[in-house]
Parts: sequence; C-alpha cells; structure tokens
Amino acid sequence: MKQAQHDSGRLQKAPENFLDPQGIKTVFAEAKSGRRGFIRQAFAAAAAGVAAPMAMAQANPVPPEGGDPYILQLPEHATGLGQGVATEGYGKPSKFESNIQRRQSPGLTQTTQASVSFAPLQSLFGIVTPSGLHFERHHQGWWDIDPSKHRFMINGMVKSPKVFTMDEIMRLPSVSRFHFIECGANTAVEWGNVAVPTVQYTHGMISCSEFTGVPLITLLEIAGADLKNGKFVLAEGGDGSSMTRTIPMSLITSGEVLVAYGQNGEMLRPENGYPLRLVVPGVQGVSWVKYLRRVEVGDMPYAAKDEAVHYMDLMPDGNHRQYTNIQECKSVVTTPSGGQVLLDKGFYNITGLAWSGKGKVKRVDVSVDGGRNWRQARLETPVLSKALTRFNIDWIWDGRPAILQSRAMDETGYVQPTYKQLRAVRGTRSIYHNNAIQSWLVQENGEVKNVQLS
Ligand SMILES: Nc1nc2c(c(=O)[nH]1)N[C@H]1C(S)=C(S)[C@@H](COP(=O)(O)O)O[C@H]1N2
Ligand SMILES: [Mo]
Repeated sequence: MKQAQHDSGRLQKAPENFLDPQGIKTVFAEAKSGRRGFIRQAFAAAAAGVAAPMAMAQANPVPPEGGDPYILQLPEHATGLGQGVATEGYGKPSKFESNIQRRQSPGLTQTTQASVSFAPLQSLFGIVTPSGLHFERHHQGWWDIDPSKHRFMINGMVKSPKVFTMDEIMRLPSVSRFHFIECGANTAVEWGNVAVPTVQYTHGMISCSEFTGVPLITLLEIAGADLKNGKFVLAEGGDGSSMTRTIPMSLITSGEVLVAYGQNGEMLRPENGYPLRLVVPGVQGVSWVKYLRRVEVGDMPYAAKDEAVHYMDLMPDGNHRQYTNIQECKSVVTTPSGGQVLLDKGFYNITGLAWSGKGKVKRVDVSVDGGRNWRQARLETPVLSKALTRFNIDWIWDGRPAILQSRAMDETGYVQPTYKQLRAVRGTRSIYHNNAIQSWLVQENGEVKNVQLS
C-alpha cells in the first residue's frame, strides 16, 4: 500500500467508466498508444482506490511497520543447502500447487467405471495440458496395458490383414502434432441452464497435447487397404466398453488421423489410452479410441452402439442428428471465471482458450458488458489448426458488476453462437455439441459467477 501511494502522485488515473462505450474507446486508445503505460496507469488507479489488485494482495499481506520481512530478511533457502537432484521416481509439481487437480463434477453422477474427470482450465497457461491434468472419460474404467502384449490389427477390405506389435509400429516414420481433444458432451449440463460453478466443470472436458504417432494411412497402405471402395473404417478399443467408432476415410487419406503412442514428449498416460490411441483432429473425443486394438476397412458407416444409441443430437422436431463428428468453433474465458474472486478494482488480464474442429482460430472478441460491446483480443502464438489457441486482453475493472464473454471465429468464417442462436437451431434437449458463448458475472463484491443470458 505504501509504495502504491508513493507512486500515485506521478501517474494519471485510468478511466473507470469502463462499461460505457466512451470508456471503452478511451481504454482502446490508451492500449494502442502503448500497453506498458496503460498497465502502469491501471495499477496506479487501483492503488489510488485504496487497496492493491488481486495478485499483489494475495502474495503480499499488508507489510508491518518495519517493512516486508520477506524482502528485508534473507530467507532460509538463500542461505541453507538445498535438496539433491530429484532422481527418485517421476518428477512432481511443487507441493504448493497440490490443489490443482482433475476433479469429478458436482453436476454428474460419480461412479468408478463410467467416469469423467475435468481439467482445471482456470489454472493452466498457454495451450498445452500437462498430461497429469488431461481430462478423462472412461466408459468402462481404464487399464495400464503391458505394451509387449498389446497388438493392433487391420482387417476388412484389405489385401493382407495385418497384426502389428508396438515395436513394429514404433519403427515406422512418425509425426508429432498439437491437437485439442474435446468430449462431445463438454458443456453438456449447460444445455439445461444448470450453471455449474467453475470453468473446470463447464468446459474442462477439453485438453490439448502434442501427440506422436504413425499416420493411420501409412498402416492401411501396408495392409493394402482398398482406398477406392473402402469409404469408412471402424476403430475398436481394447477395454470392456465395446468402444467402436466409424471414421470417414476422407479424414484418414488426408494424413491427419494418427495411431498415436506419444503425448507431450513421452508415452501416453494409461488413463489416456496407453499404449495406443487414435487421434482424430477436430472430431469429438469419443472417436479418439483408446487402447486401440483393431481397425476394419468397410464401405459404409457401422452404426455402432455409440453412434446409433448414444452420441446423437435430439433436434427440436424430434429427429436425431447422427454422425455429428466435428467440434465447431468455441471459446471460453478461463480467468476471471466462475468461483474466482477479484479483490479490488483495477487492472486484470482477461485470458482464455479458443478452438475449432475445422482449422485455425482467426479472431476472438471479448465483451465485459454481456455482449453489448466487443473488443478484439490478442491471439498468442502459436495459432495451430485444430489446437487450443490462447487469447489475452487488458481490462480495468471499475468495481461495478460486469459480464465477461468471449466469442471466437475460425478460418472458415464461422462465428461462435449465443445461447439464443444455438437454441433456435438445436432446441434445448441436446446433450452434445454445446458451443455457445459462456458468460461470467463479476459481482460488486468481486465474486465471479456462472450465468446464462437469455
Ligand atoms: N477404448 C475407449 N476409448 C475411448 C473411451 C473409452 O471409454 N474407451 N472414451 C471416449 C470418450 S467419450 C472420450 S471423450 C475420449 C476421452 O479421452 P481421454 O480420457 O484421454 O481424455 O476417449 C474416447 N475413447
Ligand atoms: Mo466423450
């Protein structure tokens, strides 16, 4: 507080009428004229308004009269002997980060066998999901399969059906690519306006990794697949869920579909399909078959149980939409988001994630007034096709209620819909493929809540 008061004399006050268009224009102009000056001014404004902003306040409680001992006195770690190399077992995050975990949703039934865990999007940076925080969706529990006993078979419309060992797959030419995987049921409970408390539960069935593997087309060619008449493949998992999914051959001949064993520079995690999973960029998670053991080439869709009973979209006219594979363009603000608390007005970096199953994200706009006014966010590099894209935008909270939203557009020109627009086409009885704009209400007391605007 002391330092802040000392500074506030020199620096101008930043605009506080942030919710009206004039205020936004001013902020825009200042942001353009130099971000650093803008941020400095914003901090000064917050300081002048009595308390320090969130990050400072959390890290540094009000220093006692004699000053802040954490900077005035040498801490033990600056004078003592640290620990030896961490060679024991697998490296772990700091114990101070132990609350950052995958969690099961309060909005869903919790069982061990048919379970979901959600990734803590509010705590992640950049675009890569650490493997230990990747969301999980198991229809019949997960397995840690011995790779020396794992086999992968190709049959159906092929010249010579083939069985591969892991060694035989891993000696082939490989590629590594960043892609998101999103469960088709991500954000499902929000169809019914349930409003679960945090972004972890509204959007946490998405993750993004660098996957390494062999393009499926390479393996199909080895088996002499009939690529002229073979229009589809059936992918089958090796767990007890009878997970079988139809993949159109057009996705495979493009070279995008991978038979993957690597995730973020190491082998897949058991919960994510070790030792082998299908990677189907842009397509809903259920088609990314884990513990992959067989691919059959055929000439028509298979209408498997997870295509003819589950994973269909009930439309307003009572018909079902089937084989809706592609995950449409979507985005969400991850900070500030539901459950977080802003301690005082002043500068905040609004950050979030955007993605599209059809290619690259082209643009993200952010609103702080429930969609009346929009400003264009910065897309951080890298911006990759069918991968998560990180966006950031400066914001000065004036202490009054605000509704934060993000709206993404992909390279096809498709724009993420509002709930009103989505429901006009899809009705309200769907489970899957909810890509509507998410709203977070920042209340006067700083608490952030999940709300839906009609
Ligand atoms: N063999 C098998 N593959 C599977 C599943 C499964 O239960 N068994 N779940 C599917 C679903 S519904 C999703 S959303 C993704 C989840 O992948 P993850 O657990 O690695 O996040 O895997 C898909 N592949
Ligand atoms: Mo899923």
